[in-house]
Formats: sequence, C-alpha cells, structure tokens
Amino acid sequence: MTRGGFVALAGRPNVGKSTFINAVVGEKVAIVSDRPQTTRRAIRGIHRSGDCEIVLVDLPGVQRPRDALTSRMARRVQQELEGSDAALLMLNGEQGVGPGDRFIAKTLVGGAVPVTIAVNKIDRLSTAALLAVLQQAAELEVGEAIFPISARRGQGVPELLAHLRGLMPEGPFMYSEGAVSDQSPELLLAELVREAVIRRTFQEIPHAVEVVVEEIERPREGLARVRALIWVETDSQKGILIGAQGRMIKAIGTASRRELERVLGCRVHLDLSVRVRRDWRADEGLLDRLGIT
Ligand SMILES: Nc1nc2c(ncn2[C@@H]2O[C@H](COP(=O)(O)OP(=O)(O)OP(=O)(O)O)[C@@H](O)[C@H]2O)c(=O)[nH]1
Ligand SMILES: [Mg+2]
Repeated sequence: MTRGGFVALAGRPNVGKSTFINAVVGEKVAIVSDRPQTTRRAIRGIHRSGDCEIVLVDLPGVQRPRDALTSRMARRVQQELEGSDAALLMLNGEQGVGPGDRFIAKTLVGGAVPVTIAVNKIDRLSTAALLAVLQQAAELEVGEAIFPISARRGQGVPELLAHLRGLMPEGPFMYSEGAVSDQSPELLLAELVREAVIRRTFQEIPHAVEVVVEEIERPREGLARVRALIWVETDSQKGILIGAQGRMIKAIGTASRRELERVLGCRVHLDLSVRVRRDWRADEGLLDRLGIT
C-alpha cells in the first residue's frame, strides 16, 4: 500500500520555505531571494521515496495584507493549510521567535492538521543560540515535534522528512513518477526571470514587478526562443529596470537566460521587454489570469 499527502509550509517571509522545498525536491521549483515576499503562488513540489509521496506546498510568507495581491496571498495560505494533511511551521533560527511567528502559530493551534516545527538556518547558529531558539519554539505550544535544520546545507532535512512521511495517510500517488512540480513551463520560466529582477533591485521594486512569459518556441533542436514581459507599476520603475545605457535590463537578461538554459537544457534566445502596467497588484481580473488566486 502506498502513502502520500500534502504538507503545507507556513512561516514569515524570508525564513527559507522555498529553499527547503527545492532542497527536498532536488531541483529548483521555487525561486529564492533575500527579499521578503518572494513567493506569490502556492507551488507544489513533489518528493517521492519508496512507497511514500510527499507533496510540499510552498506558500507566500504570512504578513499583513496591503492590497488585492497580498490579500489573495494570505487567503491562499489559509486555504492550503486547511486542505493539507500536515502543516510545517518554519522559523528563522537566526532571528529567533517573534510576534509574527506567534501570530502564525496561533492560527495553527486547534486546526485539523498536525503541525511540525522546523527551525531553519542553523548553519548560522552557535550551539547555545540553537538551544535558545529551540526553547522559544517549544514555547509556541504548537506542533508535536521540532526539527533544527539547514535548508541550505541539508542538515536535519532527512530526519524531518522521515517524520513527515510518518504523517502521510495511505492512498495512491497523485503525481507521475519523476514529476517535480505542478507549475507550467511558462510559469516556471517567468518566475526565474522575476528572481533575476528581484535579486538586482531594491525597496519597492521587487514587490512591483511581475513577469509573464508569452511564448516559448522551439525553432529547432537545441534552441528555444522565449518571449517575456516584465511588468512594473510606474515609469520611474521602468527607467530603473532598463538602467543607464540599458545596463540593468542587459544584466537581468544575461542572468535569466543562464537559468532558462539550465532548466530547458538547450540554448535560449530570450526576448525581454519592460511594460508599465499601473496598479496591476490591485486588478482582481488580472490577478486571476496570472494564477494568483
Ligand atoms: N544561512 C542560511 N540561509 C538560508 C537557509 N535557507 C534559506 N536561506 C536564505 O534565506 C533567504 C530567504 O529564503 P527563501 O527560501 O526565499 O525564503 P521564503 O521563506 O520562501 O520567503 P518568502 O517567499 O518571501 O516567504 C534566502 O537568501 C536564502 O538563501 C539556510 O538554511 N541557511
Ligand atoms: Mg518563498
């Protein structure tokens, strides 16, 4: 008999949820950055071992909603948590437990799904600091187990996975063998371009950017042509993204193309353009079409 289920990842922005998913899946399915609020959609990353399939659901970091975009992100987190078989509450060991973590923990207490806590980034901690943060995690009084991990280095990840496996109900596999995520190729490529943008921009720009891949063409063996639009909200943001003599957009293009070539396994011709799309974050119809639901 096989087992399998969904594990939803809850936690503040920037604690390392997407890094953890990539580590477990063994491939980059979710983009990562040191800016908060990188993840916008629930992304399913699939891990199969032996008779057990764990579908990890990467989620946006929980924060106070400011607009239609962040309201949808918050609602998605709630829905995914309710629909999963287990919740993994991730904490940033380097920062310790704060009010944001306590708020999320409260929403998980008394829910129908079992909660496990992961204290991440222990590669940055002394033994004394680790013990202190484990104590704080225990004081959240949620969850039946706490695992210290480093998503970046892999420490503690096998032990955590073994525990999660034990929580999965009996049932058939939901994804075919070798599947790593439920994202369309267009979405994955758009996300990789967005990651390149986020990593090179500051302040409000990472939040104001969305990327849409309009077309992936295969004109011949060994070559893909990808057409992508980078949306920003104002002309001044557009100016920054293009940069003096087009240097910024060129750097973004080079970095993105490298990632796209890695994923597609062939040469990529990337056609990038920057468009101003005012208030896209407040446009409910547009957010629907972007799959941010
Ligand atoms: N030192 C260290 N850094 C880590 C570890 N895991 C993640 N990070 C870093 O933490 C930052 C945030 O990682 P993400 O995986 O994007 O965090 P997230 O929780 O998905 O963030 P949101 O999508 O914004 O909610 C990145 O700079 C990662 O490289 C870890 O185990 N150790
Ligand atoms: Mg993330």
